[in-house]
Amino acid sequence: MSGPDRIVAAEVLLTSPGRNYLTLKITTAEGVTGWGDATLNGRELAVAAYLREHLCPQLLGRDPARIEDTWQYLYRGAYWRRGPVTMTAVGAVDLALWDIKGKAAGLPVYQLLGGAVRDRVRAYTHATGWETGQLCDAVDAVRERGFTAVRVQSGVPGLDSVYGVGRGPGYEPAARGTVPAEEVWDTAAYLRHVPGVLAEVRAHAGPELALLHDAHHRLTPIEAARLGKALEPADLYWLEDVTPAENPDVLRRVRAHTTVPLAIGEVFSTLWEFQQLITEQLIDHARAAVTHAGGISALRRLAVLADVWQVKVSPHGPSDVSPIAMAAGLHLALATPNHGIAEYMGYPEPAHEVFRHAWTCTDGHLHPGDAPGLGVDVDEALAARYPYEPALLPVARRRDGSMTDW
Ligand code: GCO
Ligand code: MG
Repeated sequence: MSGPDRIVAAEVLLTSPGRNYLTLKITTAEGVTGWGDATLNGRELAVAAYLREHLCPQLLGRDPARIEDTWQYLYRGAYWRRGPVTMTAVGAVDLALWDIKGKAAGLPVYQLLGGAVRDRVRAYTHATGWETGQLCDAVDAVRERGFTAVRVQSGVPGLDSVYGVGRGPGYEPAARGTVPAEEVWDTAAYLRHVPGVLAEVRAHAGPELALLHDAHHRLTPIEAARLGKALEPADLYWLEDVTPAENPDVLRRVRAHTTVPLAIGEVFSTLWEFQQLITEQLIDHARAAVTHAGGISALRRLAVLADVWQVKVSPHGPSDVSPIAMAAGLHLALATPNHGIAEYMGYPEPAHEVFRHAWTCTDGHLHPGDAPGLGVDVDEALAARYPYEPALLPVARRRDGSMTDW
């Protein structure tokens, strides 16, 4: 009997087919290729260096089938563990190894995770409009595409710009360059405006459409409580990232005042950051991204913990994680009983061409497809035609010039 397969190459690939993506490619002696997403928006080069200089050399010669042992080796072995750069790099390795395991077995990853518990994965997409009328039009357009859930964000009177909201079509917040743009933020103006917007959208859309809203970490606990209460008549599916949640205790105050479902955690990178939020039921949806929080192996553990406390896992799925991470999230979603809803922002067309994916988005639902592994093939020649260019999201200051969360 021949011995186990071995990893013979691990390389990183930076490409920008519409936006920047960092990809890890692992090759085995038996010629199997595994792909992992390592994109950390605006900090791509830090993860590239972490992988190239530190993790890739340690992968050579390892048995690719030993996914959990490799995860433990990279997480526990580093001594300097946790943090988004480290966990994104570990996540990329984990995704590539699940991809290899699936390809070696001739099975889609969701089958290796126990098989489908649902036929398809419900998704929400984004609708934005500076004015409420534009926003309602955007909501209609999303419904016409078959979506039954939509995240709505609007402009704020008196502000020139709001992160995540364009004044016209084709909004992309990341601007090319190495120094971020600066925006002005005013929480009081936002709090005065947004409940009326959500009420109008609800009246326009009728009772059935699931509405979501992202407060993007900007509020204090009492502001968050006030917003949650004010949004109750709009019957939200969730209110996202009301506070930075670095201090989980403060969510108790929000919970004491409102029953609006809370979704938190897209910037978290480990189970430990979610622990109290879950065990005290301070949130309803854990938003960890499959890439940024250590991969499929880590999110499986998160889902089990969350299930005990009747919390759902609804991973972050913006267009700034690549179609490989989207695939990984979908395999997990299809096989995870307490998955909530998937985020699908969509991708620039060239990204679909570089990352040829088996997953599909039809009538507002996603399916990972039945190709072996994660079901994404990277066209390296095409990727090389889209060179990486640094791009950054804006930062925000209050009216007095002090920095705030954006
Ligand atoms: C979301 C997010 C994103 C993030 C972005 C940061 O809920 O989809 O908040 O829009 O801001 O992923 O890189
Ligand atoms: Mg968000």
